[in-house]
Amino acid sequence: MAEIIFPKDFLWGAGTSSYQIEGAWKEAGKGESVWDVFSHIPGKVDNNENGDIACDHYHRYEEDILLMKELGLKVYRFSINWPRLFPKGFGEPNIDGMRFYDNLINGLLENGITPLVTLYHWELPQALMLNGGWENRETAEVFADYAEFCFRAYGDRVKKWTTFNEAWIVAYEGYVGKGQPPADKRNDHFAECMVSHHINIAHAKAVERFREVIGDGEIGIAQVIAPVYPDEDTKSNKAKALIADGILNRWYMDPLFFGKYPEDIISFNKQKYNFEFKPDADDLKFIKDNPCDYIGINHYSPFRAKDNGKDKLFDWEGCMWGAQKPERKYTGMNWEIEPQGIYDSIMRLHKDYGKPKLYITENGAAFDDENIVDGVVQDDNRVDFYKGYISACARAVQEGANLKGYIAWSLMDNFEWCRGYSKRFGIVRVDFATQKRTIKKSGRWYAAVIKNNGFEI
Ligand code: GCO
Repeated sequence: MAEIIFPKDFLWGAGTSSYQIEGAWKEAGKGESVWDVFSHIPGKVDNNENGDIACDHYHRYEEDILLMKELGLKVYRFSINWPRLFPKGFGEPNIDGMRFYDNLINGLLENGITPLVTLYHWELPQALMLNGGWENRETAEVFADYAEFCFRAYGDRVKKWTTFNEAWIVAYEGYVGKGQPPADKRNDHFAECMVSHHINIAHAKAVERFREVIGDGEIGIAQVIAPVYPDEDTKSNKAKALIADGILNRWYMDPLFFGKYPEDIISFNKQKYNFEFKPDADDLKFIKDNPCDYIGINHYSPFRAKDNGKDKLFDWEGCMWGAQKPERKYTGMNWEIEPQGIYDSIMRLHKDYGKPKLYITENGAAFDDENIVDGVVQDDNRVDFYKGYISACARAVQEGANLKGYIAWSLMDNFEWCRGYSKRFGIVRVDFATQKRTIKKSGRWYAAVIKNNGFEI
């Protein structure tokens, strides 16, 4: 038996995002987000499901706060639905929407739970998408105004903020893949670059406003961070892995820390897609000169790059490029279970980017959850997943990484984007027919981890 113990001030939490849990998509003055529109297009989501009701958290947030309290969460990560506050993205705020987040924040604080607020978990107001979305540079300025509004409205009580969730998903899935709105174009790698750049500008502008408006507190960004291992150790697999790593990780970290985009990816795009991405030097300086306080790591699985001789670098469906192997284990998303991946992600940021402050802002697993005894999901597979990954985090902390907290994904089963309700990530089960919540075995286990600040394996 070994004991895994974390530093005293380690922040334990669980996360959600607004579209995935709130529901009330048309209520109380809320405007449409791109996901409201996208999920209603037939064929975009498995079984044509949508987030119209989701976990009905908009009406049940008080009950949900009590659940969080029962679990002993120190921090709760959630996102603000931008068009709930500003139906068209800017202009007059919607008072009912403001009140909802006021009540949620107050309820959390009354129960001793620290709110960690994400400003953008993919709920772009549809009105802004019709105006070019993130391809239009103006969106960055509108975002900064929305961010400032939130700092002024809630910053007296909310001290922990995240600007964006997973810029890579917004840029890549929206403009090359098909899993994010607008998903009306294919293989537009130039748009992918533009969108990521405008998000970086928006992020830096929000950080700048944060420093002006809020004296204390911290602000960061949550990104997908994952190592890309060559599937087998061949020269050509290694070469693909390096490019994939550049597109996935370095493209998002280098501008924030070094004020530049990786040269190898710029030339890769030039060679392969025939465009040269040359952002303004002032933009890059601005991004670098407004550093945030921490990087949030959203990590689930490593990637395996395999040279399949084809042009297409990514086969995101199935979340990997290498073939599944019998000796590897996978979650219900077919994502590989490999705790070394989270360790490598943490240490990589630590070493390559000057020991930044880090949080794990998302980590967790979907499983079928079929073994239910007396109403309680016996999800030993999820417990094992968490044991492995949290132990790997502990190892990184021991080796000096500045990792300050861990946020499990997710507090409860919810709308898993294009997979609808078929994939359950919660440590709390939601029966979507009745909206009944029941803490899973993994939730009980996690509550004990929080209480003891560690566990035995
Ligand atoms: C993401 C999002 C979450 C997902 C989770 C599981 O990483 O895609 O931040 O909203 O639900 O990651 O896929």
